[in-house]
Amino acid sequence: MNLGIIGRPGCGKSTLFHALGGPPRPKVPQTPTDEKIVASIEVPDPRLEWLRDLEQPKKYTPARIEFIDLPGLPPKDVRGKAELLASMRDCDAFVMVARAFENDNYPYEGETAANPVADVKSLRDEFLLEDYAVLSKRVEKLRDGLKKPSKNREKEEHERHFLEKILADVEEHGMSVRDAVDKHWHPSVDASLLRSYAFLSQKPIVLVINIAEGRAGDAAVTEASKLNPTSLIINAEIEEEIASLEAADRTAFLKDFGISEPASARLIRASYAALGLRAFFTSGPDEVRAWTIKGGDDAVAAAGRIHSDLARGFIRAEVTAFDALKSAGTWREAKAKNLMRLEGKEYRVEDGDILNIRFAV
Ligand SMILES: Nc1nc2c(ncn2[C@@H]2O[C@H](COP(=O)(O)OP(=O)(O)OP(=O)(O)O)[C@@H](O)[C@H]2O)c(=O)[nH]1
Ligand SMILES: [Mg+2]
Repeated sequence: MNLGIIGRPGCGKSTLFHALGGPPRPKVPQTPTDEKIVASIEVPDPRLEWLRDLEQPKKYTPARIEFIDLPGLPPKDVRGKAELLASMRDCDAFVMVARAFENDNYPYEGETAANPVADVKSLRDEFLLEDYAVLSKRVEKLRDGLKKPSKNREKEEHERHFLEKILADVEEHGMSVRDAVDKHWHPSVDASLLRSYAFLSQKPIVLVINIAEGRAGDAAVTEASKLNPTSLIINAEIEEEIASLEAADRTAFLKDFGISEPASARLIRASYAALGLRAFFTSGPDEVRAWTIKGGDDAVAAAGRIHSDLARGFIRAEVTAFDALKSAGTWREAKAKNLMRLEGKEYRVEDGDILNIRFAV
């Protein structure tokens, strides 16, 4: 699962990518046709760190997600923009960066001044227009197809009805493609269809307002941060500096500022959640490890993440909630207090569950 780091040119995407742990790249102006750069990044989790301190395991394995550093999306139609939009459609979610610092090197449309609110709104408008183009093109194609014989007539009819309802709401009621899809979605619609349109406005977004030092309280920053359900105010340049420190220096630096972790750690966790992912843990002297599942996954699916044998021969899951273990302090104490439960196949695994799968093959 991946998140594309997107935004207008020069808003600090590459700086942020590096701050998250991605490889540094030369700071030269980039063009939309540049190759995208991908990094697999560890998801920092204080709960997993607590388990590591408890178990002192031989191996420690946090969860990971991928971030992609994409070139800036220019507001104007330029060469390579279509390719860039196509790369964006391939992403599972976005980290959208809005610029709240002055940047003389990257003026666009004559603007060097920061306007994070306009950044977010104009990007969202562009997504809606792009989605509308995809939608209307597809409907047109399906209507044309009616005149010709087809093996998949029934399926195509189904799809056309679904898309026409969406199109009508978008055209007549000014509804966003995203809202219209939500409104008309029902289980008989093939989920892979929706994936194949890859509507930009449907992708989950973590919004980052990238600020200059001391500007966190600016009215425009506050206003911009309210434009998305999940948003973080970050100074990407400082985050990049923190990321480049040696571990010991970093701890000292954070302590000086009275913070327990860099903002980039919160951003990675917010990104993980935006992808709809949850973590469960396995914990013992050999390995302390986080495993990634989708929200709503059951115990068999979780077992299958570890090994297909565990899913095939699943008997029961021993489940201890992380918070329960932590408040007990030790496994011995947790057992004495009966904090471990036995759960069956249908149990929906919760974020932070520590699992031990009983199985036989
Ligand atoms: N003041 C300030 N400057 C920043 C911040 N983040 C990035 N910059 C500066 O903005 C310039 C552009 O940063 P990049 O990270 O290359 O921006 P980008 O969005 O990747 O740019 P493109 O890929 O060309 O679209 C650099 O000079 C950075 O040092 C920030 O948080 N505060
Ligand atoms: Mg860049």
